[in-house]
Amino acid sequence: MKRSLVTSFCMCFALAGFQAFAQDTASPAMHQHGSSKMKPMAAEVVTSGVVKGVLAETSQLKIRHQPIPEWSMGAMQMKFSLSPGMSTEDFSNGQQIKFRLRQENMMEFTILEVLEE
Ligand SMILES: [Cu+2]
Repeated sequence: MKRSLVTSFCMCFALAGFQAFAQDTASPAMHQHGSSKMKPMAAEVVTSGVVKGVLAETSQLKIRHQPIPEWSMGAMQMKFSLSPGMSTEDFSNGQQIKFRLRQENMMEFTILEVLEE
């Protein structure tokens, strides 16, 4: 179980992390209004998934998410951080959510808001 998680985590970055890294070093600004000459990977996407773990200590959720074509990411389970206004207390295992997600950098993804439960 643990091993398969690590594997899917790695694949995720192999596919998606790369471009994000280039983008981050080129433009640290939060907003992107087409000033970048490179075609940037979408910084935010909407996806859905099922909560597989609630990590109160680190304010993270483990979620089995649907494919994210914008990031060339297949369906997989991974950890997401919650944005500062959100609480892990509002989530429970098995919960199905649709949410807006932002890639902070290669290694970090943050849930910005829940759109549907
Ligand atoms: Cu993923």
